[in-house]
Amino acid sequence: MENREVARILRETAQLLEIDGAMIARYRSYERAAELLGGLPQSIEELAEDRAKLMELPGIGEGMADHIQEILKTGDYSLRAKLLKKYPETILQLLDLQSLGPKKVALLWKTFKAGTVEQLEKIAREGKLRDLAGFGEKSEENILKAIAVHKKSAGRFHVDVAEEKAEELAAHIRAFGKPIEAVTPTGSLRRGKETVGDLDLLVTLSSGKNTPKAIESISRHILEFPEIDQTLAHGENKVSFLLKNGLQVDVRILEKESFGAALLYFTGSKEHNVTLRGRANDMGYTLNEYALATLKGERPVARATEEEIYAKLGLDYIPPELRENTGEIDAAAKHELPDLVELSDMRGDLQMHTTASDGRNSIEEMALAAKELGYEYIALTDHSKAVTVANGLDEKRTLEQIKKIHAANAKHLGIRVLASSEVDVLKSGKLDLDDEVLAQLDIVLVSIHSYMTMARAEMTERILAAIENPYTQIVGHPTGRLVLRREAYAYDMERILDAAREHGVVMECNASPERLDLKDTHLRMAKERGVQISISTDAHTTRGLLAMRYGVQMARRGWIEKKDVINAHSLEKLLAALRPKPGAATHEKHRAASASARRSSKPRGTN
Ligand code: DGT
Ligand code: CA
Ligand code: CA
Ligand code: ZN
Repeated sequence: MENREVARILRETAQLLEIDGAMIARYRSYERAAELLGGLPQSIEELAEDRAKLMELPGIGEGMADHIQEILKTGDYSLRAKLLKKYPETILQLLDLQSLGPKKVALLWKTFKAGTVEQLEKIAREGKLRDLAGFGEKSEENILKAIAVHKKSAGRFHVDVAEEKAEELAAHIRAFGKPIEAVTPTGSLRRGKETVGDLDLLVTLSSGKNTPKAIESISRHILEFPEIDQTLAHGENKVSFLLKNGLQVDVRILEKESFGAALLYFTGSKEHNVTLRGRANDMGYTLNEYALATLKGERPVARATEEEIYAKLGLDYIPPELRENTGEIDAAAKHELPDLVELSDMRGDLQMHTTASDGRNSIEEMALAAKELGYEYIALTDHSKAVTVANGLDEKRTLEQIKKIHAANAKHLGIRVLASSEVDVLKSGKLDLDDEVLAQLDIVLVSIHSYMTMARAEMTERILAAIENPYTQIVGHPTGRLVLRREAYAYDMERILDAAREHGVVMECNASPERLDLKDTHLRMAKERGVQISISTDAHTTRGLLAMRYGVQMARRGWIEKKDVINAHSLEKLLAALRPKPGAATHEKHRAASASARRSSKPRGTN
């Protein structure tokens, strides 16, 4: 069982207990255990094999150790199951709605017996929520918005969840051995979308081995995957099933001769395929999941690789992330495709948190984990004081943190740690820290964490004010969206991007799979305007640093190239690319001098 899964069961138990009116201490202990597991670098399953080790974890006593072991053993937890006899399971979906916590859900249940999203929607539409204690007209409106998001996202999964399942499943299928040569994810997962509706996998067999008998025994093996809840289809060369977490999987089994054609077809998008087929027809070919063939003779022209098929169609190879029919086919015909940024281009990570605010690891732990990833530098961006729930730092603590970062650098960790802060943008658009403190940071990142439902015009002014502040260098998670949970703030993106360009402010592509913000279309708008991008994980644990690949994928979907990404540059180039600090003439000189000193003392390849 994965940590995430155990954490989910604990969190749901906490929420159900709170709905049930349990004492704070009781449900908080489950909540804390869930949080702990969420940030745990080791596998809880392995750890729990040794009960003593389990109990060494902070906040895990005898009782919680028992609960965790029960969950690992049975896949569920008896108390959660018991509470779900009292309340419908759908009540958990209400908790998923943005702006509804257990207290409000409990009240809705008590007052209206509302236990499903549909029931809640009806009550809200009838205007019955506004008179309820703790609600009001505005919150009625917000609940309806949250329901709209929920409906749109129902049945879709975050990319990291889908990817993890795809890997487990691929490992299971590969274990069958010969004649399986490869298991390849396709569909939206391969295109790097932020959410996946269902998982599409291709199983490739050695030449001449796709006999009905072989396919049948492989299909049977696939259907033995332990997490399958229900088989949906079991056909000639396809099996479909539903996993216990609700994710649907389509697996196709084929011979390697037509791998390229199948990969192209099942990677999609559908719109890309349609345009590609049109082009094939215009050139006298047909294109389907088996081959690119001549119209008359059905003679295959290309089928083994995608590269061959694109080439026969007079196109450069189109990376999967671009296959959305938004101009990529024309660009490929004109040899004008972008040279997309790659994970291996990344030289540093410019947003992460430490124990100073709401992160779980220390300065050095984050630095050393980042060094392991091959980075040259990181920026530590603990929250500022307005974000009290995250233990944000005031001016005094920020100065202390800067000192600690300097001390860490003095230890020659083999990676440069930049002192930064995720400075909160207040309701007025002002920044949450004094200028004197901002001036001492190596990088100033600003983000919004409050008053997210402001009117469009007001929100635009607020962000413009933040960008116009001479200390602002990067805007973090610029639209505030949470994937599958919360829509972007309403504002005029074009004006914001124009301002970012004008002031040399970088827009972040937040790589956390929960955010992926800016998203692809906004990144492309930014690129068209010449706005620089940073791709950063917003890690709250050392493990969180691994999310970089999702951000890179999203950037690729936004046609972003290495040259557009400031943290794909060397430290020296990064510092030169950032907006100069107010009164930077002396800083500039100092920076140039120290940069050349570094160069002469320690030569290293730069880009
Ligand atoms: P999803 O599952 O909603 O995240 O998105 P996709 O893109 O994975 O869509 P899905 O699973 O329905 O289909 C996988 C790929 O198979 C799709 O990207 C293109 C291809 N495909 C499926 N159905 C059709 C179809 O009717 N026509 C064409 N041209 N392609 C299709
Ligand atoms: Ca799919
Ligand atoms: Ca599918
Ligand atoms: Zn933030």
